[in-house]
Amino acid sequence: MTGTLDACAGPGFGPVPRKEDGRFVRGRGRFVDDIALPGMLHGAVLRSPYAHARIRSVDVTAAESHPKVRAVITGETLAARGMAWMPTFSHDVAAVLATDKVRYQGQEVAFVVAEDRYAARDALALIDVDYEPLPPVVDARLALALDAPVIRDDLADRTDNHVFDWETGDPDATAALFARAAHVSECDLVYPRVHPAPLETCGTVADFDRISGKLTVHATAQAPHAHRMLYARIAGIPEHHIRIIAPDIGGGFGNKVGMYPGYLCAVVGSIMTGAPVKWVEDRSENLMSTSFARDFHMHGEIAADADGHILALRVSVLADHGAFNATAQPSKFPAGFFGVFTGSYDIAAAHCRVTGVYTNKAPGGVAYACSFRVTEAVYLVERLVDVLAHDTGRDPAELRMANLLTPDRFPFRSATGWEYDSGDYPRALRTALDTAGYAGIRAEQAARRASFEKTGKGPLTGIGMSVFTEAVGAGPRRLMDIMGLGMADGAELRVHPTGTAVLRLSCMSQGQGHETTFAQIVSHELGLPVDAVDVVQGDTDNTPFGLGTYGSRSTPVSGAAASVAARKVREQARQVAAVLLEVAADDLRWDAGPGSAEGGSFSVAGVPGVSVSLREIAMAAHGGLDLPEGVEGQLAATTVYNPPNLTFPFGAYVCVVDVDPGTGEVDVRRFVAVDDCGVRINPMIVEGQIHGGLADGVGMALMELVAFDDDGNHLSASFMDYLLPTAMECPPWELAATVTPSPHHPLGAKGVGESATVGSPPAVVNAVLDAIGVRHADMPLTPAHVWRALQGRPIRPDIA
Ligand code: MCN
Ligand code: CUN
Repeated sequence: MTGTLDACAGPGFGPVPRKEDGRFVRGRGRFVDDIALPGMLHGAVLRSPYAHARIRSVDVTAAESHPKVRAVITGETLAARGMAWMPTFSHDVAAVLATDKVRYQGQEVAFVVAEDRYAARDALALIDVDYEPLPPVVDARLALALDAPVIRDDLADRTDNHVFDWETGDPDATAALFARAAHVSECDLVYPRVHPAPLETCGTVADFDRISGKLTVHATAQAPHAHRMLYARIAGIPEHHIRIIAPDIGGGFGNKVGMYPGYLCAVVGSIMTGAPVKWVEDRSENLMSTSFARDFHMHGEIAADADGHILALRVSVLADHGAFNATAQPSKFPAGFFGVFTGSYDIAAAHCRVTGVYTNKAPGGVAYACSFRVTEAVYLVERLVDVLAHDTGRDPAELRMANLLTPDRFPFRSATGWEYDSGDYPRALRTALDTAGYAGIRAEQAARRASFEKTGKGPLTGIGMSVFTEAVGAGPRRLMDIMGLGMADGAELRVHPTGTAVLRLSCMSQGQGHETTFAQIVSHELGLPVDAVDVVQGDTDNTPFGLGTYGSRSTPVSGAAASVAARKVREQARQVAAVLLEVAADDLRWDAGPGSAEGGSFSVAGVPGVSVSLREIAMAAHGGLDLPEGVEGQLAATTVYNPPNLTFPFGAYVCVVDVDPGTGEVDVRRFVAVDDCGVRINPMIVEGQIHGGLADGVGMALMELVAFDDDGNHLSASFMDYLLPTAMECPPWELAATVTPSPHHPLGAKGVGESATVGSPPAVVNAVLDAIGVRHADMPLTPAHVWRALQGRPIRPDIA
C-alpha cells in the first residue's frame, strides 16, 4: 500500500509551528535545574577514580563535620535500608553506591547533601576512600579470557564475565545456503561506544514529605510511570505515594530512560534530612557514568549466488555491556532488536549469535537513537552489502536494487521472524539516486580519481548509500515488556463545554514537539484548531499510565492512543448530536471541516443544511439536555493502546564526500535522505527529526567515540574530547519523502525519531571508504584514521 504526501492532508496535519517554542526561544522553558523549592538542599556524587578496585574503607567523618553538610550517604548507609543495589532493566542488579568494589571509572561511591552546591562539592574532597586497585577488563574481546579478572563477583557462583548468549534465525538453513553460495564475503566491524550527550545533563529534585509519607520527584525522565514503579520497588515507598514530574527536558536521546544512583541518593537524602534535595550532574559526570550506546563487535558473513543475489547472512556479535547489564530492552530480546539485521533485503535464511560480556565501563541503558539496537543491525547489513559489492566488483546501487524487497512482498515475514508492516524500498532508493544524480557523481568521481593518480592531488570523491528498515513502536504486549510492564500507552482526552480540549499522555517529549503534534492528532480527529488542544505529559498524578518515550514509540503507540481516544469522543459527540437533531445516530455524517473553533460537525444524511458543530455539541453535552439511557453526557474518553505490531519506517540515503588524501579530512558535501515514516503528522517536525539524526550519523561516522586507555581511564569526559558534530561538519540536507502508510496504525503513521541516526552512519562510512577505495575501516573515520587507511594501515579506533 503506497500513497503520496497527499495522504497526510486533512485538518490538523501539516507544518504547524511548534507550540512549545514560544517559551523555549524566550528562555522560559522550565527544566529540572530551574526548580527551586523552599529549604532545598544540594547533592553531589563522589565517583571512583579507578576502573576496578576493591573498597577497603570509606571514612566520611571529615565530610560530616563540614559546617554546611547535612548528610553523607555511603554504600553502607544504603545497605542498611536495603538500597545499595537496584534492579536494572535487564534482570541484573547495579550498585547504587559501591559497597564491595568499584567497577568502572566514575562509578558512584558516596553522596553528600549540603546547603549549597559548592559546599556539597567541596565536601567530596573530605571523604577518604581506601581503594585496593584491581586489574581492569577494558577490551571486550579479552573479557572471556580464562585469566580475565571477574568483575561481577557480587553475583553468586560467578567465575567469568559472561552476561548472556542469545541467538536468532535458522543456523541449518543458513549453513545450507552458505554451502551452495558462489560467493561469500566476510568482515569484522566495530560499532564503537558512543554517548547520547543531550545538552541538558541528568538531574532531579527529590522531595519527601515526612508527614504524608509522599515522595515527589522532579526528574529528567523519559518514562515517568516506569520510573515511579522503580522508585516504589527500590525505595519501598508505596507506588501511589510517589509522584514523578518530568518538566521540560533538554534532550534525552535515551539518556533519560534509565534510573541513576544520583536520583535515588537524592531521594534518600530527602528522607534523611526532611528537606528537598537537588542533584544535577555536570558534563563530565554525564559523559562518564550515564548510559552509553553501541559497543558492538560484529563478525558478518554474506553469501550470494553468481548473479549477485544475496542468499544468506550469518553474524556473531560480542556485545560490551559494561559493568552492569542495564540496557533497556524487552525481556524477550537480550540483544534488543538486533534480530532485524537482514535489513531491507530479500534474504532467505539468516542466523546470528550475540554474546554479552561485562567490562569495567559504565553500563548501558537506552541510548542515542538506538531503536533497541536496530542501529547496529542496519550498520552491519549496509556495510556488508558494500563489502560484497567491493569483493564482486558490482555497483553498490545496482546490487541493492537487485536484492531489495519489493512492495508486493508486504506484509513481509523476515528470516528472523519479524513482520514488516509495509514498505516500498525500490522507490525510496530510486528517488534518492535520482535526487543525487547518481550517474553524474560517479562520472565526477572517476575524473577526480584519474586526476589524483596523475598528480597525487585530491580531493577524492566518494558516494555511499544505505537503505534501512527501522522497527519502532514497541510493542505488542505478548512479546514486549520492560521489567514486566507491557509496552502499552494510555491517553485521556477531555473536551470542555466551550469546545477546547486537554489531552493527557503517558509519553514524554524531550524536544520532539509532542505538544504540537499530539494536539494536531486531536485536531485531525475532531476538527478543532490545534491551539484549542493542550497536551499534558510527564506528571504521573495527571497522566494515564504508559511506558514513555524512547524507541520512537510515541507516534506508533501514544499517537495511536490519542487518535483512538479522540474517535471515542467523536462517537460520544455523535450520540449527543443525535439527541440534539432528533435523528438516529446512524443517520449522522461527520465532517471534520477546516479546523475552525467550531470543530467538525455532524449533519443529517440527505437533509442539507441541518448540522451541529462539535462546539455546540460540547456545550449541550454538559448542559441540561435530557439524555437517553446509555449516553453519559460530557465528552471525555480514556484509552490504552496495545500495538498489534511494530511499525517499520524506512528510507534510502545517499552521501557524497570529498576526502583530502593528504590529510585524511572528510568533507560531507551532499546528503540526500529519502524517508518514509508513513503518514506525516507534522512534516516540518519530521524534517527536523531527520536533520538531527543525520547530524548524529555524521558525528558517529566521523568523530564521536567514548575511548578508554588500558587502565580503564575514560578519555572522552568533556566536549573537547568527545566530539559532537556542528553545522560546520554538516551539509545542507537534501530531503525527500515517500509515504507508505502503516496498515495497522489508526493514522497510518510510523515513528521517525531515530530513523536518520539509524540510517545515516553506514551511508557516510560507505562514502568515505568508496572515496579512498578501502574495503573496510571502523568508525569514527577521523582524519588520522582515514589517512592511515589510505596508507593501507587502518587502526582500531575504539582502543586507545
Ligand atoms: N512525527 C510526525 N509524523 C510521523 C512520525 C513522527 O509528525 N509519522 C512527529 C511526532 O509527532 C513527534 C516527532 O515527530 O513530534 C517524533 O516522533 P516519534 O518518531 O514518534 O518519536 P518519539 O516522539 O517517540 O521520540 C523518540 C525519539 C528517540 S527514541 C530519540 S533517541 C530521540 C528522537 O526521538 N531523542 C530526541 N528525537 C529527538 N529529538 C530531540 N529534539 N531531542 C531528543 O532527545
Ligand atoms: Cu534508543 S535512544 Mo531513544 O530510544 O530514547
